[in-house]
Amino acid sequence: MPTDHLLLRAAKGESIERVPVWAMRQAGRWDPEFQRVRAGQDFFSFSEDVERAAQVSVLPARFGVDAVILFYDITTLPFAMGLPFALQPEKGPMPDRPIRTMADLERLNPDPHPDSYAHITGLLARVRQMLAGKLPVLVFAGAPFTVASYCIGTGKDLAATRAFAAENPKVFAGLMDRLGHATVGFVNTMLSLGGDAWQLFDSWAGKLSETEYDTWAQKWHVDILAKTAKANPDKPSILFVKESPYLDKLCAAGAPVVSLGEHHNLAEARSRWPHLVFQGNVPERILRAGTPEEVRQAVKNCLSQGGGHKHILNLNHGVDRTTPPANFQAYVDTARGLI
Ligand code: 1CP
Repeated sequence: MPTDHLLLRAAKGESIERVPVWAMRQAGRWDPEFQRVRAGQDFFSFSEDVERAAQVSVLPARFGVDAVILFYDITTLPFAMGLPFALQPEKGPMPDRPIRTMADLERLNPDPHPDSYAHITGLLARVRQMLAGKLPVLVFAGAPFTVASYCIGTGKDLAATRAFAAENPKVFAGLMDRLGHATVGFVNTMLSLGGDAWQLFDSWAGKLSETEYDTWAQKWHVDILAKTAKANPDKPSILFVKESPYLDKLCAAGAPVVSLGEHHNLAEARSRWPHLVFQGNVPERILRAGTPEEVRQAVKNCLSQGGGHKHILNLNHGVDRTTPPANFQAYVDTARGLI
């Protein structure tokens, strides 16, 4: 008799009766119910409201997904380390005072006490209570490169991040050291408090050159994945880099589950790395711009490439805010064999 949730069994490479499904940014503005609960409140104050953040975290369960991901952000951790952020409409999270100097860096606590993110540990406890064991809870963190780009205020603008790193190599390296250390502590805390599995997001590392990727991304993935696996060996990790051109490195980083982009070939990846579990890789744009029937076809195609085991169905990246709910429902229903 299976003793664990479907998604956890899939992540551990165990036998499964069907491929589990969830989506990055499943709790988000594409969902009218989310908009209703959020009621225009700004991101970080909403996130501190444990009851309502718990409510939106569990909202996607009504569509039939196989896991809930907690509603917070990758910048929640540097916020707890002493760097307040606000969400800016076109830019995403922006720090009130971006990290520029060694003195700025010194103010970032590399070992934030769980009390400094009590709203997130509280959110985990509340969501687990609401789910009553019905679904597993995913927790997550951003990897040092992607989070550092928000801490210095450059975000997705890779040219600006590179320019900062070239002009301030010590600050940039020191920032990643602090973030890497804090990430291990944060993830281990969340897993020890009941997170069932976790995802490491290095969203913007896929655009790095190979040399940059080795020092700014890969090195940290290996370090963080090894230290968290050591402390929580039974809690699977998922590694995500948006459309990474370095699939061999992703597959060698130490995560038992690797998230694939639209440009990766799932069937080929399965045969090259038979010991790994793959997540993905339905194109998000089909959910955003296609019809429910096109979504259904894309999911079926992905499931057949995935071979029915060692596979977790997901998108190549997060659900876009303009996605019609009917398409999200078609995505989940097809995965569950309901349509
Ligand atoms: O007001 C809002 O709701 C804005 C959108 C939003 C959401 C839904 C932000 C601001 N953060 C979040 C929550 C969030 N962020 C989650 C949990 C909810 C879920 O997945 O269902 C997660 C996992 C994240 C992770 C995150 N934040 C990433 C990595 C994933 C990815 O998209 O590549 C990144 C890069 C961020 C930064 C961020 N946070 C928010 C915005 C608008 C951005 C910039 C991202 C961008 O411009 O694409």
